[in-house]
Amino acid sequence: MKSPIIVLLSALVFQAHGACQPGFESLGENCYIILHVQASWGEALHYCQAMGASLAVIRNKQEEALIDGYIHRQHDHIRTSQLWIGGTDLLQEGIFLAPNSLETLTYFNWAPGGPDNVGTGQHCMSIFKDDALLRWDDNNCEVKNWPLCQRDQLENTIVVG
Ligand SMILES: [Ca+2]
Repeated sequence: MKSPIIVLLSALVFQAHGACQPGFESLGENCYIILHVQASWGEALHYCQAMGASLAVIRNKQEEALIDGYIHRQHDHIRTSQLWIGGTDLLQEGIFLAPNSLETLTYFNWAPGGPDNVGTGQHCMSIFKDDALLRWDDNNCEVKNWPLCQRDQLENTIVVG
């Protein structure tokens, strides 16, 4: 028979599964937050890192659908603007990598004609609502957008209130 303290600790661990830090939204396997600050892509990455997170990396249609719903629940000024996500082809044009891990990204949902790398070059990934659809764009890294940050859930962490 388990001791009461083991049962209590198990319950706390179970509760923590799927939980996120305050302010973060639990979506699928991860925790997300849109920071209410407009920043260049590099600044956005730093803001996310300051929150123990990174810019969100969207790896498949399921994750994208959850994020789409999250964006839809935001205020108009964010819902109708572009958000920075974790992807850049600064190192090699046309090859988009995740920040920090430099993992080569394979899932995209570019807006028609994208990525177009227009003007003096566009090397940072953003997402935006095109009518009701969520679309992706390569954007000028210096443009000011809202950071969409992602961090791991508090799985296997004992949270004592
Ligand atoms: Ca573009």
